[in-house]
Amino acid sequence: MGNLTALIRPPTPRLVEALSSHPDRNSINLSKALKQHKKYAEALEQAGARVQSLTPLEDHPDACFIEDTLVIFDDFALACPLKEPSRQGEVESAEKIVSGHRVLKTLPKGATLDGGDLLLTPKILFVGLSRRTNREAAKALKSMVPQRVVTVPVENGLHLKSGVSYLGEDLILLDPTYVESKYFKDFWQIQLEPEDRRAANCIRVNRTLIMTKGFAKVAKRLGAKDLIDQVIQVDISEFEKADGGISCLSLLIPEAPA
Ligand code: CIR
Repeated sequence: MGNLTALIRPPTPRLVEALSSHPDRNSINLSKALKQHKKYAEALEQAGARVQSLTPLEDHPDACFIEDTLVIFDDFALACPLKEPSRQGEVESAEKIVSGHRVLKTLPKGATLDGGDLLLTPKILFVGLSRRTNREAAKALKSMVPQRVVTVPVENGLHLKSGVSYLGEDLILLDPTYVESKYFKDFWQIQLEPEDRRAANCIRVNRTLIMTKGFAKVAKRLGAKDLIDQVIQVDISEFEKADGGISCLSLLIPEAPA
């Protein structure tokens, strides 16, 4: 098992002010959120990740969604030009930690990008064109990565990864009502039924799959895959009320290839 670091950032009382279009955004329960965040960290540890918890950022209600701040590639890390002014100050303190693992790069002026819009696979880098991530970002990435860059329109939600996950070994899990499956035609696909669509955002950490609680049928199906030894279901209801998902709560840093 290679060394994998997972950066997380606990929420602060200002999580209740997070950006959100969720109907229950006004009922975020902070003490519940803190407990859920702890369980999420435990799941990462059980999966074999080295978990590093960063200082909470009092001035940034969305700072627990650390995935959006940087994206880790094999040979560099991209510091994301976040579009939302209230989130822009989140990148700097995560950058300091990530610079110990990878060389940092940025995008040219005019590009905006949230980490949740990049889905990295060995052969293709998918870029969600969303309210947060623009074509300038996708264009700049083309000359930075060895993968082919494919843009995917995201019109019914926040980020590309809200509705699609890469599980490794050419396997994609997706909600076909959220993203069009044709973009992922070079991959094996598991297409979720409408009632399971909230399970589309999950992470594979080593041979463990971490997914949101409440989707036993999906958990069983994924647990039967050769590349997955165990499935851990975590309740992240309070973060979902702030439009967050499983992947948003950590920044996974695999050991740099030799
Ligand atoms: C936001 O709107 O930016 C946060 N409330 C949620 C960010 C979720 N991040 C993600 O899907 N990668």
